Amino acid sequence: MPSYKLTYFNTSGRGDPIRILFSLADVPFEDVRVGLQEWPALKAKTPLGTLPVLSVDGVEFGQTQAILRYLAKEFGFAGPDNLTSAIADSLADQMADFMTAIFPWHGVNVGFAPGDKAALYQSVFIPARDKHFPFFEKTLSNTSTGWLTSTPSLTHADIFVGCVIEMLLRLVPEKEKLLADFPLLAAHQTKFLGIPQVANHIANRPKDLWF
Ligand SMILES: N[C@@H](CCC(=O)N[C@@H](CS)C(=O)NCC(=O)O)C(=O)O
Repeated sequence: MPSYKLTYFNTSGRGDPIRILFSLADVPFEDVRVGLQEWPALKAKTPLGTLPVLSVDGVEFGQTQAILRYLAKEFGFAGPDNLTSAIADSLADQMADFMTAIFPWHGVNVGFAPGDKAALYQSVFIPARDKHFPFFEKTLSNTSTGWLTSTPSLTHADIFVGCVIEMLLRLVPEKEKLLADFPLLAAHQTKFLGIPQVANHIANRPKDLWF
């Protein structure tokens, strides 16, 4: 087994999907949590100037989706064949697009940037949610197992989607309204949180840096 080191901030964000994948696979890894003060010095030394970064026996690479795909393939969470794996990739990428779309709201909402978070919630977050979430709802209307690609157990797409929704349910101002029009996504979230390793990770993780 290679030696794995994940470097990310001391928060859930893009790190938790990877941490949870390690936990589901029962594979040990070094969970390096960078403080905001340390980041400027470290940034220039990272492969792409961002976190997360995964090191595999000392070889480093960045980009959350690339890391998730790599580990999912290594640990058997990428679906049973290439086509299922590509569909899972496409769904994870779609959720990553959503995260990029909501960043103008997110940065202000967590206090990283000045602005009117209530106005941005209405003008940025809600339209992005209502553009992207119906794709997941439609996908889940066709599942035979409750997981996004109808696999018997979850894939990296389920982990990423599950983690993003779990984080949003802590961040948005109207938590009960987030999934009100997306009952299948709500059921997916319940199924995801019901996995013992997921529940255990959430119950025992350090408090988030900024929320
Ligand atoms: N598309 C990249 C985005 C990475 C990203 O923006 N990471 C943020 C933390 S969530 C970061 O490193 N911010 C610090 C910076 O850009 O200096 C990925 O998914 O890994």
